[in-house]
Amino acid sequence: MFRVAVPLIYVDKEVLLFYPSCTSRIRIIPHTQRIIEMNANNSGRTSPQFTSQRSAQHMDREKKVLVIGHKNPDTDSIVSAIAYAELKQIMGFANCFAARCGNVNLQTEYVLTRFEVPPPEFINDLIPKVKYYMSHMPTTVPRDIPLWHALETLNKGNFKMLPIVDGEGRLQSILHFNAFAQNMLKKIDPNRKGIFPTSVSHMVKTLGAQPVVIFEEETIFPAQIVVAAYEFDAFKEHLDAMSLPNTIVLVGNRRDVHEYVIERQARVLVVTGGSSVSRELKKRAEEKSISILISPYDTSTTSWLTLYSSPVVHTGDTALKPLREDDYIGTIKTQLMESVSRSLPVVDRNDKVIGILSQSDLMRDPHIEIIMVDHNERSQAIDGIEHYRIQEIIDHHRLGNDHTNHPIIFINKPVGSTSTIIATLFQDYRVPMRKEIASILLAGILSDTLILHSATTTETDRHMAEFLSSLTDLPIDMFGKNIMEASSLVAREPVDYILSLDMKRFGEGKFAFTVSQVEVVTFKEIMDRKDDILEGLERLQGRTGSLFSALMVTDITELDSILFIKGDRFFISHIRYPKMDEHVYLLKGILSRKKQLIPILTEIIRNSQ
Ligand SMILES: [Mn+2]
Repeated sequence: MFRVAVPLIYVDKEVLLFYPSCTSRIRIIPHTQRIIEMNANNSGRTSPQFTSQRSAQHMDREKKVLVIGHKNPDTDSIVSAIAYAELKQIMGFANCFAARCGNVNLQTEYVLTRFEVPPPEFINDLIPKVKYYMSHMPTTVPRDIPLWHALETLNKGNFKMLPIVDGEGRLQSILHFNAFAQNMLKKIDPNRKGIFPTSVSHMVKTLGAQPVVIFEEETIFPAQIVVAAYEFDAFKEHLDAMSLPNTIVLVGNRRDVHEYVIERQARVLVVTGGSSVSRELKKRAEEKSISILISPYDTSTTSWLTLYSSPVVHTGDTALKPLREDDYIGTIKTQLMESVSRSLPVVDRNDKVIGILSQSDLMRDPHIEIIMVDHNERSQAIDGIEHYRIQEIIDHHRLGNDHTNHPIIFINKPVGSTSTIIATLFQDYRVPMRKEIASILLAGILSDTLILHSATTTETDRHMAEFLSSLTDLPIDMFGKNIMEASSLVAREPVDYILSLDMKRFGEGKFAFTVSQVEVVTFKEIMDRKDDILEGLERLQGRTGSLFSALMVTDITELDSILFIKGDRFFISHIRYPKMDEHVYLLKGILSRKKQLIPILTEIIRNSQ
């Protein structure tokens, strides 16, 4: 059985179910949203039940929906994720978070810094990890509670095991029935006198005993039990043979025994069956610092309950190793399956217990679901995505996706940027945008459409850019230029670095040469550094022993390139491209180094020899 939460929408008194598969535009009046819970049973019939939005969220409390763009994220990808996660949150999906699976590039960094928007959470990959499957808020037991109480918790909660923790929640050992049984076997071995740690206060708690006289109640001591079942003389003999400072004597209403125990100074006298003790006896016990407890149980029950009064930590299994939340499921599966409990605690860096992973957790759906933005092909998506349910895809690229197991919201429009689609969704859902969100979405549009110049730009992009520009007072041209310049390495990085970024070697022997390539938004920025660049090329040519070294600078707005070249004079004199300056040539309409430039350069080498 699985559950799907579907927003129920009231439009003009009509009720519309917003099925995940429905991608048509529906005007939504946000404050009338309700959540309807559909229970789909095995026969496929569904029985809708109304629940409050709050309880529906509670139900899915641990599920996290990641809104994530493609690998090597660009500005459109990052801002779409941020803005869409915010839209979903405003619409009541509190568990939607923006994520990214790559570094923020220079341009995106500029945009986010300028509007003080934090970058999405970085997630390296989504290959199944413990944290995506574990149960949170685990039940643990404090290390010093009586074993009996811990066993009650273990049994009532139907747990396979219980992590035993210290005052700071750090794992001490693990309680499970197997460890308990082994421990008990040691204590009740008829051939050995069982010694077990306990304290007066542990006994009081476990037995529900009435303290009459109490000494050193918190001190844990290695206890042994003596039951006064023999007739008096035999008992005396028995008791005389024991180490009394750590002895607990259990006895019913036998005054002779009570008196002898006090006189011989055993550590604790437990009077069973709720029998009372005389004032005289109490006084003597006080004088000799002996604790007296009255147990409501008969002697035999009191005896085994006393055994269970040990602090639970002494019964815990210390051989079981806990898991960490970043462990890959693939690596720990065997450890989990081979553990006695088939269930292990998950600890953080400080050994604090933060969750539990059981065999059964692995059969459930993971805690993560995905909303893909700005891509739809698995090859571009974060590694491991195939293990998770895709809730939605919002994109403007060609389709290259696999089938899904569930119906999903799929929005794909042939517009210039995903930011355009996200901004449209804010309008469709009538959710006002914060100025910061409007600003970064405008940046997303301008970045992807090369300031509305690219061939992919549509009227929708232009309208949305105008709209966002008026909301934010950011002039399109100026803001676009700021963004493009921010992505440009050329304006700020050292020349040697620019030349090395994308440098390729061609040819062989004394005809070998290098051509580096870099993209800019306007030629101006590179022409300002012309002398620098030519010096850098000269150094590069010398260092690599090349015939010449060249830099191809492509203006991605105008779709032209410039060639800077330094090296063999004879070779250079054969270049027929229009000259812009000494050693600088215009490559009109040439964008591809491999297909358009290299064949020509190779040809010139051949002709110049
Ligand atoms: Mn895009």
